[in-house]
Amino acid sequence: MASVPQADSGAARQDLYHRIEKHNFSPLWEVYHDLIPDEPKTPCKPAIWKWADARPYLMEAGKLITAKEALRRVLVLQNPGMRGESCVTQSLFAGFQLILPGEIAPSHRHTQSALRFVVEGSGAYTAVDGERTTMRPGDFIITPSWTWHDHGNPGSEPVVWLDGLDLPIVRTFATQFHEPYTEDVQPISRGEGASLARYGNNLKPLGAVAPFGKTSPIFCYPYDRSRETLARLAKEGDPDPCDGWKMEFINPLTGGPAMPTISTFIQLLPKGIRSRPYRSTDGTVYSVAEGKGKVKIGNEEFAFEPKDTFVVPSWHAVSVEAAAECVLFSYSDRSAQQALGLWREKRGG
Ligand code: 1HN
Repeated sequence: MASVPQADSGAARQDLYHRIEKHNFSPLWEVYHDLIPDEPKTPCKPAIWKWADARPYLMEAGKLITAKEALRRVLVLQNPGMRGESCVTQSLFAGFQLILPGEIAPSHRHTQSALRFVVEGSGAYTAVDGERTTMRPGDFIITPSWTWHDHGNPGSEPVVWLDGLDLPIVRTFATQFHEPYTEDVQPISRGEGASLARYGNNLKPLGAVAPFGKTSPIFCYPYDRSRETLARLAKEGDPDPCDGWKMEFINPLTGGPAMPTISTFIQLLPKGIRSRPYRSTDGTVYSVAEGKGKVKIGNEEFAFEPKDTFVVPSWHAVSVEAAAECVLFSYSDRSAQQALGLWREKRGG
């Protein structure tokens, strides 16, 4: 016998919804397609943050608050589709951090992983679990989850870097822990470059035990090495039509991504290329290390210059028109998606 809804089911349904709400129930069928869309749906919007806008605001903030008082003097890149949520994509944080000559940002540790991509200035350092690394433009530096870290600037110029963190991922799992160190500056137990020497030359110590768990034991990938690799590759054969020459930063102990929750990349696009549209499920933040041009993200187009930052939301097609040879650093949650079997890509539109 077929069941037939009552003629007045509209009012009866509303009445049911109203009564069950008090008991913390709700009808799935009213929201089913919002919860299970046919394709990725995100509040994240395509956006660009121009360095020419960011720099004066950062320097103004530098006059109003010290790095020590702020703990971290960071201007958050708020995605315009998620204002106030401190998110650049729904899974990632981005911000510009400024440290002035003579300043320190006190030592602490947290379960959120961080990456730094140096945008401007040289001579500051980041320390991670007893080793310092000097920061230079284009360097990619990792602060693994739950490692002590502090920053300082013994040099003579302001230093700014892009901070990328997995804050929303760690918040989703409610696995946030934070602890300040007992001193502002942690003690140093290894010479600068020790981790790169130990793990960054296609050699590894016998019986190596990953010092940072699932994160790469190399915590600074210097720009001169990445840049040299890209330049060499560009002499060998044609660029990929979507990516140019694109390389992923890896954990040398596993061959996998350098960080367990964030994938990191660097790519070279030759002058004049119009890259073929590409889309993937990992919303991606780009920092322009070199070059200029135009980027089309979904239906929007943005002109970019060195030190600008732009974001490509999940499943939005991206293509670049390079007016000069471009080097782009990028990060996304691809490694987390791949670990969970969720990641998809589509080349050509
Ligand atoms: C943080 O601890 C750092 O340690 C940078 O340098 C950016 C953004 C949000 C929350 C904590 C750092 C941060 C952060």
